[in-house]
Amino acid sequence: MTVESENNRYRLHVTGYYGNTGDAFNDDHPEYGYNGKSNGMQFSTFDIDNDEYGSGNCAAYYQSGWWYRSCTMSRLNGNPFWYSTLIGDLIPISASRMMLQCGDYYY
Ligand SMILES: [Ca+2]
Repeated sequence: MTVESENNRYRLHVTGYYGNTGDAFNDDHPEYGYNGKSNGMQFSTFDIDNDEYGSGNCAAYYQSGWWYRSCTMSRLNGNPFWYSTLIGDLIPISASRMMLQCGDYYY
């Protein structure tokens, strides 16, 4: 997983998934009627809309920053009244922590 610089609005790149939970960063899930793939997206916040959802700001709608497309299937945080998921199914989680380590990758 790499995240580009602030100049590129923290665009996300995720590769190398393995496991049995489903790859919510790369799967589109058209059965839900939208493209939620976060891979390749820039980071959005409640006041900076970098998603591809033309009718609004996903970060404002879900009350959390994330790499939204239109909108997402891999939202880690959000309004506690909403379910959060990293696996393609709606599973409630009570807390989360995301940690990034600076590397030698520059875009
Ligand atoms: Ca939008």
